[in-house]
Amino acid sequence: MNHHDALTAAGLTDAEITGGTLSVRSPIDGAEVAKIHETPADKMPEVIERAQKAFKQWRTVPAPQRGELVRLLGEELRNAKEELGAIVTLEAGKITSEGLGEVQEMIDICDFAVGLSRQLYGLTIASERPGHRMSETWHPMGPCGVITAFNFPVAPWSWNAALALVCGDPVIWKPSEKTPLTALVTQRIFDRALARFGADAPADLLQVVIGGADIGEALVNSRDVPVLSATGSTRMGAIVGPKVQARFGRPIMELGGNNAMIVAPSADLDMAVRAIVFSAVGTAGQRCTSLRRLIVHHSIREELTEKLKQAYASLTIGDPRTEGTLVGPLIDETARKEMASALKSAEAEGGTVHGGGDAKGVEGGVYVSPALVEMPRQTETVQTETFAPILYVMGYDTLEEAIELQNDVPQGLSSCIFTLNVREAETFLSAVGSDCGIANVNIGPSGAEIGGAFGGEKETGGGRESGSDAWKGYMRRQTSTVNYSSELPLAQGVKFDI
Ligand code: UN1
Repeated sequence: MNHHDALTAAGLTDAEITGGTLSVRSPIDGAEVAKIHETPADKMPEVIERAQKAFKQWRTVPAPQRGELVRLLGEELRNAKEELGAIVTLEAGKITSEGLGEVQEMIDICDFAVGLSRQLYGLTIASERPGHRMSETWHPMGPCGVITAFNFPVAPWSWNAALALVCGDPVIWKPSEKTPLTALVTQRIFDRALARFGADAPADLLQVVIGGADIGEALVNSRDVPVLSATGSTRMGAIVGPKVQARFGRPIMELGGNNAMIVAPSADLDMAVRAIVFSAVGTAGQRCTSLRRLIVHHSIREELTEKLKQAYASLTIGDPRTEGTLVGPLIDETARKEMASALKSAEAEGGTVHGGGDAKGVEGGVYVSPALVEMPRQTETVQTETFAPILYVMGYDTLEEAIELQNDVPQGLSSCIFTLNVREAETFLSAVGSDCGIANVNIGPSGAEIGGAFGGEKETGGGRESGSDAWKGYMRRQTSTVNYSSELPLAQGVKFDI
């Protein structure tokens, strides 16, 4: 399918994709596919005001009914899965299966949120005073700003939006300037769900704002946007996080990763190879969970490296829409330059680079062959996240040493160990093991399910999205003490007789 047909199939009209100031290019062939209209920065106060107005109404709708809207959204996403998946492929360059997988992730979180809408549980707490009852209730928070990145243009939005909506919070979404079309298509899908839901839903529950840093700034700086979720680079998070905190807003940060796999002597190597290749070269190494560091026991290092070289040689690189392709394009020319520069630095630090050059793909796109880099130690380049398919390979002797290497980077998103030894596996998951938000055994670091909380520590930002109790980030907690006695005892036995 050509680009224009894909856009039309997804319901975008010519008026929407022409005549604007933001040029959207497909990484598949570098072609400009749309010129879309940006949100003027001076319109942002109105956008936020509309979200506040929607909030006043939405917070009065019972949570299970709010869940019904998200159920309809999940249904509409199921109906539009192919069309939206194709736009993810067109705009982010993901292979078809991963484009569809991203939409499936949206559907999954909608299902999760529907159930959650009947389970926004608070606590009953034992009071120390007679005739008193204590409880905890969760209330809607207010408009939630969601800033997303190009590499997962829609799933992280849905992790935030599906939860925010059942929690009673309207959403203002600023997609990456590189992938705004997926947001426009999603808005359309959402509008269909909203129309089916009927009159109880306010019109501005989801607003998409298009543009650059000034649009994001307006959300970051507004006290009327109490929750601000941002996915992107650590550099971006270091600017956004403190600004939100300075106005006592609540930031939810999902930033860089530098994810490692430890491969122990007992590992099932064939399984490890499959996990390594998927997580290191899948999405052309442009997931925040991509595998970037391999920490292999010296006794199997050579054997594993050989197996990987063979597996890498068999990869099909090229047009992500073609069946059989495993590695699509990088997002743009800057990404190619960053990859080349990282490989050069790694070489200067004593690394031996295999692969990493240009690959044959569609004319105009940035296609590279994934690189394996044997490193003598964990250098500065290895400690830096480069959004490209580069896998650094290092050796280790003891598990302690491996865990130390795994943790000795500024980021703390995802990690894993391949081992059949229960002592090693449990140590890796224990308090003295991985310091990451995600720690897996015999599974690669990427491709997490939505049921768990997603996010990580250190420069990854500390935020949690998606499953488990991440919903609490979108609500405010209220502790209530009710006195049903005829006395007025004070806590801690304080006497204050008047
Ligand atoms: C991201 O790269 O920003 O765990 C998100 C994964 C996906 C999400 C990645 N479920 O790889």
